[in-house]
Amino acid sequence: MTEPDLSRPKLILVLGDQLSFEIASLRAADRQRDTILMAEVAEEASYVPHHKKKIAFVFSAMRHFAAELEADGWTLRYVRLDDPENSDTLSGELSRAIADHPKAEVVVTEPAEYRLKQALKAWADSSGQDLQMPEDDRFLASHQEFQDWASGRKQLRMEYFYREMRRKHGFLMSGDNPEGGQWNFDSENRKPATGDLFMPAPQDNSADDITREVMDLVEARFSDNFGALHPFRYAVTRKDALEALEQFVTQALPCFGSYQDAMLTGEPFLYHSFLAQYINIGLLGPMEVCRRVERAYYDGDAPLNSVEGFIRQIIGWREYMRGIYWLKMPGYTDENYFDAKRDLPEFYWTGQTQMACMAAAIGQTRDEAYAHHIQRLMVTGNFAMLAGIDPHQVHEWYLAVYGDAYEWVEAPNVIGMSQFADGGLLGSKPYAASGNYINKMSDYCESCHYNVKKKTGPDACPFNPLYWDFLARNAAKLRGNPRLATMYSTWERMGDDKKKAYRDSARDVLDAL
Ligand code: FAD
Ligand code: DLZ
Ligand code: SF4
Repeated sequence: MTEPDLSRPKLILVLGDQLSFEIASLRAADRQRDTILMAEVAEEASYVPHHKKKIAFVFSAMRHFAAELEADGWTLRYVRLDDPENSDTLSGELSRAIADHPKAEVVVTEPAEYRLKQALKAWADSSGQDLQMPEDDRFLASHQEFQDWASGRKQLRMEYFYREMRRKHGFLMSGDNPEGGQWNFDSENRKPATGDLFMPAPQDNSADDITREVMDLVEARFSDNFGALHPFRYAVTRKDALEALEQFVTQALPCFGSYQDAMLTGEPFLYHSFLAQYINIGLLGPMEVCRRVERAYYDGDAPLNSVEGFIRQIIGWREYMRGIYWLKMPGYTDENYFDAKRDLPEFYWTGQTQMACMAAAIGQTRDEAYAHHIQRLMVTGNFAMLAGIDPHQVHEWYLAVYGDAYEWVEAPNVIGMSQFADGGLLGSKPYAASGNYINKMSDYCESCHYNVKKKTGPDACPFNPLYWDFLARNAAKLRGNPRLATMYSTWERMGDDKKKAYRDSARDVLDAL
């Protein structure tokens, strides 16, 4: 890559998750001189078998954004998936476009995923083109800033990174101190939900002609993919995404904090924002979302535990995940600390299991391409780790099934946070839990085939024996972790008969997978 040549016209590739007028490549462009390339390609739509809704969402948002660019006076080359000339890859589309614009310099804002960044660099090398790749500055921390923060630290912990982001960007600060006298209000954010609470549904957008056309295309080309296409509630324009943000802030944010970890049958969204998919493709900016939420606190419209909790997810967790991803790629998605080898059970695709919590989380994933954080972490993720499922297969499942899934944020959440497959780089202990946790935070166990109070035997909640079996199986790797010391002491004090009963029950569960 060389310095940009300001006298040459540019061919600017805008990717499907870069749908913002503020994206670095467009900020430096000239609408009189430059051409924008956007392309729907089979390769991006099938590097994992994405949920049908995710493909429809991305394509529809791309087409809407293209129309906005054209209305704003830009020259656009938009390639549709069903264009007979479509070469099926972004590199192929760059080659076709450059043949028509041989004098142009190619620019693309750095792709968010390592895979695509490498593919585009390989295209530039093999075709002899200069490729300008400005850094994606939609994030609060640049690559350099995160590397500087991480270098020289023995342990990386999100909480300390988060405090730096709070200070640097002045979120919820009262002078040099955090608003309310503490950085983190998580201890107030663990209430179980009950059905009598008023749960606002996220904004429901009706499909327009563009979305309907895309849905027909997805139904025709991706009919075997996982997930329901209807109903389709996503916003596909910035205007509608801003309305979704407004609806979240006014209706759900006040209760977001208290019920953040709760799960309830028939309530896929509870008080969650359903905004990640809009932020991840550029319809909303993380800073503007956080500033709007912060304003709700100062206007007296939402309590501090909700507002701090929400802002922490974005300027803390989201940024931290991206930092870890770029620090550790390539190779991070192949980490397997526990050497887990079991195949992903088929019911992750069908939802057909007698475990009510798993059926609920997978069922709503199929219907909405959505599950909230605790379902992803403590139900489907927890089960996979306890059962010893190959973390790479778990990673590919999460990357496929969620409307907000992009590897830069999905992989650290799955490989690091949920599966502990990085051996504790990202988190200090595995998020392993027995049925007791799910019973405390949800109403799933009330209608389950299994008995959450039973520890062993055919009708015992499978999470119970699996939990102890996981600890016993991985004692050599986990026994020294101070945060697990109490659990290991309990295990070691158990009689041999009890231990055997746990391990036999676990084996029965695993054999039945
Ligand atoms: P809310 O609960 O309303 O949270 C607000 C916002 O905070 C989200 O929109 C998101 O932008 C951000 N956020 C919250 N938690 C995290 C987190 N752990 N990491 C990064 N950002 C966070 N998030 C994705 O965006 N894409 C993924 O592919 C993804 N995969 C995940 C896989 C697993 C196993 C786990 C445990 C978490 C994953 N997350 C992922 C994080 C989180 O679960 C989702 O961001 C969240 O559920 C999206 O729903 P929401 O917009 O209603 O979020
Ligand atoms: C997710 C996605 C899909 C399904 N399709 C396309 C596409 O056809 N064209 C495109 O430019 N981008 C698509 N995307 C988003 C890309 O996969 C995303 O830009 C990369 O994964 C980098 O994050
Ligand atoms: Fe899930 Fe166990 Fe509760 Fe059933 S009893 S819902 S399997 S935690």
